[in-house]
Amino acid sequence: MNHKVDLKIVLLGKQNVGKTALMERFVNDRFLGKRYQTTIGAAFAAKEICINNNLKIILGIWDTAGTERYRAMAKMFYRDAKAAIVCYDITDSSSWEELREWVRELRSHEENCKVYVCGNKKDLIDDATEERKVPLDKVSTYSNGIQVKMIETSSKTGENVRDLFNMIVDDYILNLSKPAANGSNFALNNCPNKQRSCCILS
Ligand SMILES: Nc1nc2c(ncn2[C@@H]2O[C@H](COP(=O)(O)OP(=O)(O)O)[C@@H](O)[C@H]2O)c(=O)[nH]1
Ligand SMILES: [Mg+2]
Repeated sequence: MNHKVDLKIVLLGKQNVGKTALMERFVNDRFLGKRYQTTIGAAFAAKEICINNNLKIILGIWDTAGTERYRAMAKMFYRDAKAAIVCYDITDSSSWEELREWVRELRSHEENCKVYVCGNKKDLIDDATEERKVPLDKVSTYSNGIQVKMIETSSKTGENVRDLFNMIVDDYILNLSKPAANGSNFALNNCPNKQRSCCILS
């Protein structure tokens, strides 16, 4: 693969929590409903981002299959990742239990990879279609305990999806050896006339 990737981000978490939908929402700003194919192995998407209209950064996003079968393979995908979005589904408590395993596993292999805890399918709670199964205070206690950031998103409505990636890019840039001017937040924009690219690995 010849993509030049400045910032590698991996998506981890149980199958069906909405990892592929999250990537699709961020990269192509759409939600495909039931039409997501189960990810086999992993999928990759690159997106070029302009920061404050002068700094270009290529995000390489790796969407892994959350099944046992591909778990061993996941190691390969998170190698050298700078950030991991570890997802659970707010309406599925087993996905929350699994999240903690993913975090443990990731940290044992890539200790420099920054973890972001992401509770997806927020829309189902907001419109009362489903009951919340993972209390927010439980998530914040856990996230504070391991010193990582957390956010709740909806790939369906897009709520907080840009904020999530903004936060990752902000943290990444602030961590580079040359600190950003005034430590200010960066406005994250799509580069004009740039193609998004995506390919599937299996
Ligand atoms: N209501 C709602 N459904 C979602 C959301 N994200 C994903 N889904 C649905 O959940 C199912 C699994 O999504 P998918 O992205 O394939 O999950 P993955 O296995 O983690 O990649 C699909 O039917 C999606 O349409 C969301 O934010 N809200
Ligand atoms: Mg998937």
